[in-house]
Amino acid sequence: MFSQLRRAAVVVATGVLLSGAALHGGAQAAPTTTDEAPSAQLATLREAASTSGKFIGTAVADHRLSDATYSGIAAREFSSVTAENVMKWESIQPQRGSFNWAGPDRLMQFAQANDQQVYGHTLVWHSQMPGWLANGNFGATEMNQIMNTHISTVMGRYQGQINRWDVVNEAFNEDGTLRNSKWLQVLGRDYIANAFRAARAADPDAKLFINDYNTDGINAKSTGLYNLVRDLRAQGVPIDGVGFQSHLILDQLPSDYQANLQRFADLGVEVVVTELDIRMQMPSDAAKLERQSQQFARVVQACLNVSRCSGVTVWGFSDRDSWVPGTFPGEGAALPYDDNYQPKPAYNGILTAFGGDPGGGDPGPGPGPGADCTAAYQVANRWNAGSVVDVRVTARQALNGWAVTFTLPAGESVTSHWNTQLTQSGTTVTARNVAHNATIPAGGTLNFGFQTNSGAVYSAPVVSLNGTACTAATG
Ligand code: G2I
Repeated sequence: MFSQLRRAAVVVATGVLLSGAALHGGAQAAPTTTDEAPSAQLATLREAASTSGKFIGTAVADHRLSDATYSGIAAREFSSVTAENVMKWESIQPQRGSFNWAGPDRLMQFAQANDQQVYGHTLVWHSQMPGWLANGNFGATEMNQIMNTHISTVMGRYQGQINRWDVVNEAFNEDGTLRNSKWLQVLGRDYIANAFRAARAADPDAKLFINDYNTDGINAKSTGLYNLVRDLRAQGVPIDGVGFQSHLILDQLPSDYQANLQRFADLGVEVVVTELDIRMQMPSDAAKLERQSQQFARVVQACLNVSRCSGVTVWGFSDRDSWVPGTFPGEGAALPYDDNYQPKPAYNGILTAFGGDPGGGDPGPGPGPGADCTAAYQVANRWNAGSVVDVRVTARQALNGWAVTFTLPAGESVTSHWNTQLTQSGTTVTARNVAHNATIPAGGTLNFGFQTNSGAVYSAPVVSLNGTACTAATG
């Protein structure tokens, strides 16, 4: 179920409503989908990525999931999720033999409700160890048993539901030698092969990954990793993939990024960009954000160009939630959405690289004779207590700033919105442009979306552009 990609479900301006997958883990509406969307719409990252058979993922911060704006974007834009913290050892087995499933279960439910793949992160890592493990004085036999029990318990609980697991994380030093972690000290270098064997036994359906940072170009560290993966494969150790974290710095994307992915792929393993962000010195400015957009696009393009690359995960989507400013004072703006959950140029860079349309996908038929605009008002998702609506207006004239108005049924309120500044007064909604979509060429399409607190069925309203009613698109 997690591997199926969401299918678009659409209500067009005629008012016929067809519901899609529920957005929230708690929502109970049975998802149904249309057989045919009226046309290919590549207006979200996940829709665009799916056309190449790749996933687009995000790290999810458990404590943000209750925020409707956050969870709305995570659901709408991404086809894979990674737990940013709640599947780490410290969080999941804080005391020996005592497991904390609340956060991981929440993520699994969220993924299931939104038809998303899950990337498990992470099992054997030197960092974020609980005190009992970091400070315990264990011999090799006991340490091996602790490792195997953790792997079999955690992977066993979600057997068949997690597509990929980071079995071993950050095992290397910068010079390509193995990191002198507690695992290496107590168990020797065989801990890596043994971890993979235990993982295969725990969940034969999951693809098993080794994951690291600063291995994004061809260098001493990535070559150490390459040699290890080559040797493990030659020895028949069950390792299926390599994760490239890709915590990048603006203007320092390695020129051999794609070549590096390809050399690993040529070993026969899957490759994934697992933790992508591109940080910059603050403050950001338009020029930096534009270069960042191009560099996000180059990473996506590298994955598209390497057939064994199965997807790209960003390490969170909003600058508001990024780990970067806390770790690198003075740096930030590393992700595709800004602090207010508005898409940045990097969002369009990713979308465009995947073949999506920042203008909102298929604009549909242009305005007919005499009409100034055509509007498609589409309920892309609907459940018992909410709807996600996508609005697209194709304008005859070029626009430099716009206001789109329509009404909602009495009692229905907008709870979040994107690609627009939106206000609601009673039943009337006014959606205005944001900076990045103020200018629309003649015949071009503007696109924005919003989420509401109601799943009520209603006919698509009349949509007006700058005070003039538009013709309803027929889909
Ligand atoms: O450091 C960036 C990433 C490098 N690769 C492995 C990833 O797992 C790692 O992610 C970061 C998270 O983004 C942070 O959110 O890993 C950090 C360390 O686990 C995470 O930070 C920690 C804070 O340092 C703790 O103070 C906090 O208690 O998050 C914890 C849970 O919120």
